[in-house]
Amino acid sequence: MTERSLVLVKPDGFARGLSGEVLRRIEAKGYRLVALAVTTPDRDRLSQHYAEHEGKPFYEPLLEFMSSGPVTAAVIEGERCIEGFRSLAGKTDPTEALPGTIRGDLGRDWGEKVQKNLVHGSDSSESSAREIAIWFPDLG
Ligand code: DAT
Ligand code: MG
Repeated sequence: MTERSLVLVKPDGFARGLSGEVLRRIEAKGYRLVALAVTTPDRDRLSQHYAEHEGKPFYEPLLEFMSSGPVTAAVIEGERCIEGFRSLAGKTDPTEALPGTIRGDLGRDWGEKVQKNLVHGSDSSESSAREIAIWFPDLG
C-alpha cells in the first residue's frame, strides 16, 4: 500500500483559517487526501498521540494548547509522503523554519511554553500507523 501520513492543522492554524492553505499545499505537492475531519481532541486522545513527550517541560502546555479548540485532521497518501510533508512543514521551531515552508511562511514564536507551530505530521511509518489508528479508527 502507498505510504500514508497523519496531518493535523493545530488549533492556532485552524483559528487563523489556515486549514485550506495547508491542504492546498499538500494537494499542490501531489499528495492525495484519504480522510478529513474537524474535531476538538480531548486529553485522552492527545495523551495517546503525544505519548513520546510525556514528562517533558512542554508536555502539559502542549496538551492544553492542542485541546483548546478545533483541529483539522487529515490522512494523506503518496510515495514518501511522511518525509515529504515534514519537508513542507519545516522545522519544529517556527523561527528557524525556512521561508517556503508552512511553519516558516505562516508561523512565529509567541513567547509561550509550547511552540504553536500550526501543523503536525507523522515522523515515521510506525508513528503514522499508530496516529492514524488514534484519529481515524475506522480507516483500518
Ligand atoms: P514536531 O511537531 O516537529 O514533530 P515534536 O514531535 O518534537 O515536534 O514536538 C511536538 C510539539 O511540541 C511541537 O510541534 C511543538 C512542541 N515542542 C516541541 N519541542 C518544544 C520545545 N523545546 N519547546 C516548546 N515546545 C516544543
Ligand atoms: Mg513529532
